[in-house]
Amino acid sequence: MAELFMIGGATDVMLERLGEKFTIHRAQDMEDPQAWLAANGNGIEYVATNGHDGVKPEFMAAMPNLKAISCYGVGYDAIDTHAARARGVVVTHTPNVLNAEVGTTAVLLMLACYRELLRDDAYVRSGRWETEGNSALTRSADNQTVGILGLGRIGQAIADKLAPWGTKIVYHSRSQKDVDYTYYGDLVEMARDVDTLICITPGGPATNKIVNREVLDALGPQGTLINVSRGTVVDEEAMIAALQDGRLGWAGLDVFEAEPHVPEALRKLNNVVLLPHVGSATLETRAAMGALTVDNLLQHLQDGTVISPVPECADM
Ligand code: NAP
Ligand code: 8YV
Repeated sequence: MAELFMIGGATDVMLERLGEKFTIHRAQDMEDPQAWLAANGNGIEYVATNGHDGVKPEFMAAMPNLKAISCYGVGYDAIDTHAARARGVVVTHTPNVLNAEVGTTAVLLMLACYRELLRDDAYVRSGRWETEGNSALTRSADNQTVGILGLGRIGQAIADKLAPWGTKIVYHSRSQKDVDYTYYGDLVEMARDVDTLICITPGGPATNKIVNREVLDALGPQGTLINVSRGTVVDEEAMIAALQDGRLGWAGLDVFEAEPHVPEALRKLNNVVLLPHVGSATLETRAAMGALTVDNLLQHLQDGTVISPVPECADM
């Protein structure tokens, strides 16, 4: 049996399938995973992890015979893929199987902001409907201009899901795509022209705080920010200040800078909808992600190839 070091959670099905071919060593069961690796890391050939926990550099260093890292998630900014590649370690992730689900989450957040779902739910629960009458009117989510920051696999799924609302889609990314939507080379310009900005780029240094004060001010008091990418993509402090001052209208957020910590100032605001990073978190989609995570490991064990390498490892 090959030796697998597992970082973070896994479904029962994943554990069962992996258990048939690997001896699984779970970091969560160890008092001191680093000390365990110092004693046993030589034997580890495979790692299963997720986009949030990644693989710490000191863990990587303690596994000299590592062959492959399988990430349960499409985002892999917590894994140093260049260092892995330099060592001949292939990194895989779970693209495509979660596009529709994360698209649904983005639309859910947008609709909740426009139609004040949380405010009106609270209105009914509090009994105020009975004592004060109808609640205040909301904004229609129909016929809005939505700017997608990062028109990749999930960005396209979001655009598709918004079509029935008569949405005009525009987008910003580093390169222009072969699509009919209007491309903006400049994010501030796009933010100025849209009603809603939806962030769905990868995290990491290249996108760190690219949604800054200038972008937020361009989006403006009637603007809505949706973030289903990574918390690091948005300058959280600047966003909170803009929401507090009314310089930014609304925000629907699935991701935060220092998860699971969410600043109290943000939690106190009424013009936000907050989710605990559940963009892909349905039973169906997590099952599909788990299956691909396991399939990558099993295939590598069998013939040294993988199904869905990260782009940096595509030619390994
Ligand atoms: P993808 O297909 O690689 O798309 C990423 C898009 O971002 C591309 O259009 C890319 O275009 C653009 N991009 C990359 N770097 C950029 C930059 N510096 N500035 C502007 N645009 C940039 O990835 P995906 O599968 O759609 O996933 C996107 C991300 O969603 C993941 O990496 C992950 O962080 C996040 N995610 C979140 C959840 C959740 O639960 N909330 C779930 C799944 C994924 P260019 O290369 O042309 O710039
Ligand atoms: C997961 C994600 O929450 O795929 C991603 O990039 O952010 C989510 O689907 C996460 O990776 C699971 O740990």
